[in-house]
Amino acid sequence: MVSPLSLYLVFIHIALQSIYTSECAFNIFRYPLNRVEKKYGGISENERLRLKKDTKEMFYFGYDSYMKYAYPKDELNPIYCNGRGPDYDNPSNININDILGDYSLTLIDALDTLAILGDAGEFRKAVTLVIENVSFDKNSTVQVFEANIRLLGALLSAHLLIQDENKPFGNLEPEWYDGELLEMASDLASRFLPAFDNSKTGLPHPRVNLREGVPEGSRTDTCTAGAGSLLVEFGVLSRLIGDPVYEMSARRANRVLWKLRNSETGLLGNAVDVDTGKWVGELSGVGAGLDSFYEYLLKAYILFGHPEDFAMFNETYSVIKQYMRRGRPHCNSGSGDHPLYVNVDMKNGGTQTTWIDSLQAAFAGIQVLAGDVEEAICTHALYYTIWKKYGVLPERFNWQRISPDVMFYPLRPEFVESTYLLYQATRNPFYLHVGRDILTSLNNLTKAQCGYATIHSVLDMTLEDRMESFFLSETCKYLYLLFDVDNPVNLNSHRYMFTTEGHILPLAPWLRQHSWDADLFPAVDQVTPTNVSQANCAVIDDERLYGLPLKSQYLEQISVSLGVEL
Ligand code: DMJ
Repeated sequence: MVSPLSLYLVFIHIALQSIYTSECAFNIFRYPLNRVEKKYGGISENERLRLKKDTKEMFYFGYDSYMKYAYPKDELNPIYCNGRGPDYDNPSNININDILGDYSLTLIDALDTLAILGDAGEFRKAVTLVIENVSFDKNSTVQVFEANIRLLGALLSAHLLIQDENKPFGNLEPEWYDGELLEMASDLASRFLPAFDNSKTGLPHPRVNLREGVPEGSRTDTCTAGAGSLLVEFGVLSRLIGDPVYEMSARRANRVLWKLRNSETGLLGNAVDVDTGKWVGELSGVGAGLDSFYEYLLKAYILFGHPEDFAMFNETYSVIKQYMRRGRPHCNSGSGDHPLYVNVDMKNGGTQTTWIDSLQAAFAGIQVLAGDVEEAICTHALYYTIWKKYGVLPERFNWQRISPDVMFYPLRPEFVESTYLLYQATRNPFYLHVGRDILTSLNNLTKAQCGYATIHSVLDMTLEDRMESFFLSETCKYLYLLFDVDNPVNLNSHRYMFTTEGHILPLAPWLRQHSWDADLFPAVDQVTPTNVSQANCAVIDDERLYGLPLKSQYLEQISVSLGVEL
C-alpha cells in the first residue's frame, strides 16, 4: 500500500519538476531580458565546478586548522589559531557553556560533511578519533537542545551512513566498527533524560550537567524551540535501539507545548517555564526561539509518518500565515509591499517588533519542504537583499529603519540552507548566483589566519575569534551541495532529510514502523496535505518562464526599498 507520505512527496516532486523544468524556466529566446534577468542567467559548467572546488577549499581550511590547532577542544579560534573549550571559570557564560562541553564538538559535528565531500578516508579517521577519545562523562552543564542537534544528530547520522549497505559515499566503515557511534549516542541521550525526569510539566529543563543531571537551582525558562525540537533525533534513536523512552519524552514535550498554544490565535510564545507551564515569552515569530519547533513537526512527520505531527504542522503553518504575514497576498502577482513575516503578540497577532532575525532565513527552507515554493521564493528574496546590503546577514535587521539592530554574524547557515533547498526545488540558476555571492562574501569578509571567523559588526566588518561548529556542519555543507549537483545526496534527494543542524538522515521504511506505535500514537482524524502548489508551466506567465524565480518588478521593488543594487 502506498502511504500518504509517499504520495505527498511524489506529488511535491512532480509539481516542482513541472514548474521548473529547464524548458519552463530558461527559454531565453522568447523574451527580451532586462539587466537583472541577464545578470542572474545560467552559470557555466566551468564556473559551477570552480565554485564547488572553492567551497571544498573553504571547508578544508576550517577543518584542517581545527584539527591542527584546536582538536581535541570543542571549537577553533580562527584568529589566534588555538582551541576553545567550556568556560569552567565562569559557569554563567552560557553563550559558550550551553554548547561547548569538552567533547570535540567541531569534529563530531563535521562527520557527515566529510562523507558528503567524498572524503571516506578522513571520515573513517575522524570516526576513529571520536570513538577512541571522546567521552560524555564530563562535568559540563550544556543545553539539551544544542547537544541534541549538534552531537546526538551527528552521531546518529554518521552511524547510519556507515550502516548503509549501498555505500553511496564510498567505504565509510572502519574495519572494526561494531556500532560504537550508536552506543555513544545512546550514552549521551541517557544523560539528557534527567531534564525530563525532574520536570513537573513534561517539558524538558533546558540544561543538564552531563554527569550530575539537572543542576540544583538552575533556570527553568526554556525557549520553545529548545523544548520542542528533540523529536527527530530522539525518535531515530528510539527506533535504532528499540527503546521508546526517548521518542515518548520528546513527543510528550511537543504535546505539552501544543496544548499551551493560545486559545484565540493558536500561536505559541517563544519561552516557557518548565515548572509552571506558563509562557515567559509571548513573542511569536518564525525565528529565534521557535524556528526548529515548526521545522521538526514537519520533519518528524516526513521521517516517522505520524499524522499527528503533520496536523500540528499544518495548523501552525496556517496561523503563522494568518497572523505573522504582512504584505501583498501573493508572492509573484498583485500589488503591495513585499511579503514579510513579523514577530507578533501570541495573544492577538499584533505586531510586536520591527526587526527580523537571521535565523528566520531558514523559514524559506521549511516552506520548500511544505510544498509552498512560491512563498519560499519571496521569503528568501528578502534575506538575499539584506545579504547583498551588508555582504552577510546581521543577527537582527530592523525592517522599519532599514538598518541592523544586532550587528554580529556568526557564520550562520540558515540563508545558505534555504538557497540550496530552493535550487533543488526550482533548478533556477538565480540560486547558484546567490550561492556565489555567499561564497565570495565568506572568503572576503570572514576568512582569518587559520579559519573563518564570526563577524562582530556588519557595520565595520570587525571579526571575533570564534568559528562555531555549524560552519563546517551546515554552512559549508549546504554550499557544497548547492554546487555539487551530482552529489549522492542530490541524486537521491527523496531518500534523505536534513536535521536542523544539517545532518543527513535516511528516509527509510524501518523508521516508519514500530511495535509501540499503536500505544503511543492513538489514531487521529484523517489529515490531508495542504499548501502544495499545483502550478505548472502552463499557468506561469511569460515573465516567469525566464531567468528569475521572483518577477523582476518585485525583485526591483525590494532592492529599491532596502537601497541595494542587485
Ligand atoms: C544551528 O545550530 C542550527 O542550524 C540551529 O537550528 C539554529 N542555530 C544554529 C545555526 O544558526
